[in-house]
Amino acid sequence: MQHRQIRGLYVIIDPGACAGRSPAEVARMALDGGAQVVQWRDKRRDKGDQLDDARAIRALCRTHGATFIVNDHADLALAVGADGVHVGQHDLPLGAVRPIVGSMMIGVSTNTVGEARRAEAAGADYVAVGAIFPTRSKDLTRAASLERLREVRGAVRIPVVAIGGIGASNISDVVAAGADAAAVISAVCGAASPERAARELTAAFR
Ligand code: TZP
Ligand code: MG
Repeated sequence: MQHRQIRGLYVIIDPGACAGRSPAEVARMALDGGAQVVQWRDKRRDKGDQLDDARAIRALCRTHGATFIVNDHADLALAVGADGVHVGQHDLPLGAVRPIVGSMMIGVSTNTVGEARRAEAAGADYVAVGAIFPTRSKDLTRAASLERLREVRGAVRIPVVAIGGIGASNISDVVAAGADAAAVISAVCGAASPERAARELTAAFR
């Protein structure tokens, strides 16, 4: 069951990509610039050490009416009252996460039509497809393409989020290929002005 929409600009706040700025401050700027979904993603710290940042961003999303997703960790998502949790192909599978989170949204990272169809059949609320373009933000990504994005969009009914190397120069391509949302790390977290960057990217959905 979906509590909120997955569409538009989906900004992933990764503290390692925020150029030394506070993650909550970067999230606030992204939200002021129009981000409709924010994901918290910290691959470095233990969960207890992430809690304050995740709580702060949860609160900001509430005041902005944006959807808040936690990457990887169902327990952290529950602890901060997130709208959803996002899992990859090597995290706990959806069938194991659903009993933990109940009706909370679950998003699943996919790379093929088969993975996307299986995620939908298992009860995913949205799928991400990537990496559409080359990215420096994540090691060991599998390459996808705009054509793959089109195929996945045609194969499932749930929202499809494009991810990987998306920025101002190519976001209109993923929107034209049918993406309901575009997920970005570096294009917003690494921008001199995350607010301006988010505003520019959000315009692609109008
Ligand atoms: N999953 C596939 S690509 C990627 C993730 C988390 C990184 C996206 O980061 P960027 O900086 O927007 O390319
Ligand atoms: Mg993961």
